[in-house]
Amino acid sequence: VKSVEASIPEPQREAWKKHQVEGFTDKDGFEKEVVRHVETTLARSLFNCDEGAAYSATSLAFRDRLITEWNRTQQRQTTADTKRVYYLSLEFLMGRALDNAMLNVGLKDVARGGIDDLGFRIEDIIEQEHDAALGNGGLGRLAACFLDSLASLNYPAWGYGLRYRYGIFKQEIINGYQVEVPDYWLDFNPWEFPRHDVTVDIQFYGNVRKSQDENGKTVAHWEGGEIVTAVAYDMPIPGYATPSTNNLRLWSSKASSGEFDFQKFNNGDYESSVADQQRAETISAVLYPNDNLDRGKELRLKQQYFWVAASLYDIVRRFKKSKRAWREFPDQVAIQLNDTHPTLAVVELQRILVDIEGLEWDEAWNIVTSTFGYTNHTVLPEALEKWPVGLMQHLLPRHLQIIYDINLFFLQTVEKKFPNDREMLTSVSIIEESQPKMVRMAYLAIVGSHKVNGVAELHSDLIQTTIFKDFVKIFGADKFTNVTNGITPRRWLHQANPRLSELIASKTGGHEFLKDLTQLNKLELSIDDDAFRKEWAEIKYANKVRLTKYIKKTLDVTVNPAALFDVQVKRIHEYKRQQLNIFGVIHRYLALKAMSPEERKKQLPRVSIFGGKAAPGYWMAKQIIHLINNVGAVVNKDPDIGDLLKVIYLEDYNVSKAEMIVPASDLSEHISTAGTEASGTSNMKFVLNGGLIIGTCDGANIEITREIGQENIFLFGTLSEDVEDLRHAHTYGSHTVDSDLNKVFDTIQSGTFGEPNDFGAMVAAVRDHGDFYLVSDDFQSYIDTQKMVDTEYRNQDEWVRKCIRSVARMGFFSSDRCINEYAEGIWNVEPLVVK
Ligand code: 6GP
Repeated sequence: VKSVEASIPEPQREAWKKHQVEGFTDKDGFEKEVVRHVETTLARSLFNCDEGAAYSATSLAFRDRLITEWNRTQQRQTTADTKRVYYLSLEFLMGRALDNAMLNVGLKDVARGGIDDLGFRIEDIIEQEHDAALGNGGLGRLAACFLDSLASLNYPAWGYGLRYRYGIFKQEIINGYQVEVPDYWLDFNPWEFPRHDVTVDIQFYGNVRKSQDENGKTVAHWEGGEIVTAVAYDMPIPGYATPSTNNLRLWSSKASSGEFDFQKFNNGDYESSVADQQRAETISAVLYPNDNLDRGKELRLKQQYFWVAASLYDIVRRFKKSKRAWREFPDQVAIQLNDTHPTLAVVELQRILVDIEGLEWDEAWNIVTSTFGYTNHTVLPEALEKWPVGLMQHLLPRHLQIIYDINLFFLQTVEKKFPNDREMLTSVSIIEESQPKMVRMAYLAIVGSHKVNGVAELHSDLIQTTIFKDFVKIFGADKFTNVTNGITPRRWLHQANPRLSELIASKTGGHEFLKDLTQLNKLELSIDDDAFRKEWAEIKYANKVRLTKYIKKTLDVTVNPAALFDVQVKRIHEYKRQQLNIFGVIHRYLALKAMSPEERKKQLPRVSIFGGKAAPGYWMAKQIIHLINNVGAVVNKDPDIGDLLKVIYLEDYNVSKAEMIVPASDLSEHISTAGTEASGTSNMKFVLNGGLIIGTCDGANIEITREIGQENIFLFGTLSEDVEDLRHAHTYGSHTVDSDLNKVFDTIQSGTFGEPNDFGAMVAAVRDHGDFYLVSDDFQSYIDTQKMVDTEYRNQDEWVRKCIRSVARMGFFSSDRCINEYAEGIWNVEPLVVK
């Protein structure tokens, strides 16, 4: 890091203090800043300021404010010398920043007035912003919620990630098929600060030479290979109603400015020196678009090491400035591994301590394991990362040696505890003795951390009794824990549903609930207040009208806002079972078609809304999208059906669309095969916005049920403890599909929804290939439960009461609670309270 240590001498500091920048606090000050940015930063004027420019200037005005607080926060933390948390995540699904910044610093009304004075509408300005979509789904959005909570609770914390030039692709639906379009989001991003002075050179490839030092100790030297430079870009993260402003540091790759390039250049090899540059920039070029799937690509491993090495260099440099002894490192630093993607950090820190700083292995290893915590986000085997030993050897030769040593010492302790248990040794070895040999990253993360946690109770139980059970025997149960996920109520209630937030504030004594979500429980006291319930229902209706307009505008389909809005928006995955939902929709369509017109008149109108991206290489998920769209094309223009059923596929589901969709749902679907969804977090968002859930006994649905009461949720389907037996029976017994589901399949195969071959594999997966996700087992109870939903929705008064009661009992699911649990149980960090 070539950062300059420029500290102003005492006598000159007065001049600085006199001119200290204080952010605007009123409308006039805000307008002045906006106009200044339009006229100078953007070089425009009132004659050519469009909404885009107004958005940019508004954002810059807020960014200036944030960075002032950011500087003070960093100063405060450095002076206090308290322990910091570093959250390492390959994904941060941030969404938009402006609205969030305005609300968190409490100046949205000021900005609204100012923007109005200057000739624009705040809603239009907010809509100008491109989502920062540096993530796939749940894992990345959780990281973003955590950043909001860390700042809001005044924890000294930094996020570290990659500054992808292309975030998750944009999804277009063309003729019913998903088409991927690159998401270049950096044209103009007012929220980042390039730190061209904060750079780290990262090494790849090369070889390891060993030598003896003067005491006869063997020292490893990693030499040769190639160097890529990491450049820091910082994004300020404002806390809600606090001056604390934390940092998200994202690394961007560029060619090293070392002599190598220059030499090539001077030798006239211009092309190849430019090619080198492009190759270096490729590292941070694109986010891998897989959710819950590991593809084992070399570039992905390069991304991981690049990001982890730069972050650790940064963390270690900061620690060294404090001049403390190495053994105090874990008193200053807690590093959380967001899934196994950053696991090389364990190896890198050991390498820094042993090879560069000269510590003894054991002393270094103590420091390493006291520093790291590891969060697991899935039990799906296809998502558990493994890297071929050969690839690791080639790309990171020294790291592979260290991994082998870590494994050797670990297996020695296992051998001591379980003598002669060869099976145990093979089962827990970090190296899988397969063809080719593989490094098991989850095992490395467990061995390298002092705590391992799952993300909901069921999930944490499952990891301890299935995929990691031998590690529980080895390390003891204390090392394993649960921290149930949460969501930030600032974005997912206050920002997404401002009217509901105001109504809640009026009944709970102000906006305190946004800082302490358990205060929502006061809402139950107002449940018999007719005017309150009426307004509650009106807000839901208004949110549905807004979505109705959006559907009309984007899809030219007219839906009835009084219909029941049934929503399933999330990544498309067989385990999440959008196929169960669409089969259920087809079943409903067939039932409606079979009715007499009189009978039909008695039915409840429903809109089935889907949204979500499929990984580009996930063929079955793409078939599911195709079927949903084809069903919509038939149903939506069937004159027999009219309003009674509409099927909508919302294109390009992302964070900002979620902010519009979630508040408009009556019922949302969280229907994964039991034991597959680690937690789910959108389930929490939907309930918090006054919608009910239809769901399986999976992930956080179970805890949501416990909190809100089972009378307020529609649960159905197989329990996780029965899944294995059913799967076994499908394969080895006789597996039959009931007649209702068969009718659905027959309809698909008759060509009603287009070329039947397009959906052959989807049907066969259930009917002929073992039905791994238990669609056939759960179909009937799903249909029956949907019938109950219809019945209960007709009693609107009781429905609204259920919604209110549910919201009142959602306090537990704040990411603030969740972060406090991590802080106390895993990181051992305290907030730095601001006076
Ligand atoms: C997801 C889980 O699938 C989801 O259930 C959970 O709510 C979320 O993580 C946050 O904990 N996992 C992933 O997105 C993933 O890719 C490797 O895990």
